Amino acid sequence: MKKILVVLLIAALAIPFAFSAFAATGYDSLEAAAPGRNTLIGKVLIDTVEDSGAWNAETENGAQMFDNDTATKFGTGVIPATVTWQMDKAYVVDAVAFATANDNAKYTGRIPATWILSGSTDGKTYTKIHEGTSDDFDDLDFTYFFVEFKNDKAYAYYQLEIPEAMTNGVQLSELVLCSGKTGTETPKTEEPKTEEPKAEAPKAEEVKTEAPKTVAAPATADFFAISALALLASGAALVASKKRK
Ligand SMILES: [Ca+2]
Repeated sequence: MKKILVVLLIAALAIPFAFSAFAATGYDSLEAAAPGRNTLIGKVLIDTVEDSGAWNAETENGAQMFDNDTATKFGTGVIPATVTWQMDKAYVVDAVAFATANDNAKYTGRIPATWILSGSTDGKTYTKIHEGTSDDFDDLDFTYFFVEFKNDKAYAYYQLEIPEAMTNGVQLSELVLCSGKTGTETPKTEEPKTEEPKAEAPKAEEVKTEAPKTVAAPATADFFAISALALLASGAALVASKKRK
């Protein structure tokens, strides 16, 4: 009986943890989802937005993701889905905030299983910037989800691809591109820095040649004078000793 209780207790603790590991963190507002970020709301040229099909081409088309309103949504059963658009100029996009719509909690699984954001400089050839999965979302209504990634290339054209959905359709109320942090310039395309090798002239170290200290040898004249004095002294000593005898 005790063993069963222990197993049940462990399961009760482990199950919520296992599920929470896969659920993305959701936010009530864009400000809460992407604090301190430059959001590119209003920079999308709405007339350029094209989608590969929608549940309602008039009211649920791709452009509904760019009106800063979670009450309007892009919804489609055409999977894979693609939405392309042009910005007012080129930006380095290094994060996105998605928002779910009015009834994601009711119709669970209306989220991308995979999604790809690509950029283009000419609107024809697209380069993949980031690929995400369903782990970036949760089945909640009107909720923002923030995803950041590394990118240093500026593009004026963007494309969102949804190759697979979790069910037979996808709905997103908002897709907000972010570029850098607020209070800073939009990050510019990084150009490889070519550092010119600084030809530093080798410092010629002054070699201090210290003249060897030469112990002054006694001058020859001094030598003779000393010798002579010694001889005189020894001579005088000899004379004195003879006198004493
Ligand atoms: Ca919207």
